[in-house]
Amino acid sequence: MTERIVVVGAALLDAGRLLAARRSAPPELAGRWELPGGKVETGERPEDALVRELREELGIDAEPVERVPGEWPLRSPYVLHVWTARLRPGSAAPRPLQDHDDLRWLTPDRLWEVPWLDQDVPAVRELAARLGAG
Ligand code: 9L3
Ligand code: MG
Repeated sequence: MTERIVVVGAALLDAGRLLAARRSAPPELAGRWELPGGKVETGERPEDALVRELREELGIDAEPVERVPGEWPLRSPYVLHVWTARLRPGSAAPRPLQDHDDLRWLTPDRLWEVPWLDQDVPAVRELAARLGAG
């Protein structure tokens, strides 16, 4: 029995739009869209991991807002937790610095216009419901 490792994904919201990021790596995930984020390191708080990952991947200064209830399975031993987040005042705009090659701000009516990673679909469905586009 392997220990479970939490991956935090950000529902970064700005003016009612959700940021989607297209993965460029690894090859089996490239071209599909995700909630940006990554693995929580040993001893790290999930909110801190979220801020760190968004700084590394997108060059932004983000503020976690709240955990979206739920936990979604990824490839074992990973599970996905989602936090809503926003840009702190003065943050740069997000740009794909690592692991992504495109970004899109999606209005709630357009959430399904990008091919999400299969593993992110249940979380995006939950977000759609919360954004009133369920
Ligand atoms: N993953 C899935 N959906 C997401 C994120 C951020 C990550 N929204 C998966 C992809 C990888 C693993 O979790 O298999 C670790 O993510 P990363 O550290 O490569 O971003
Ligand atoms: Mg990542």
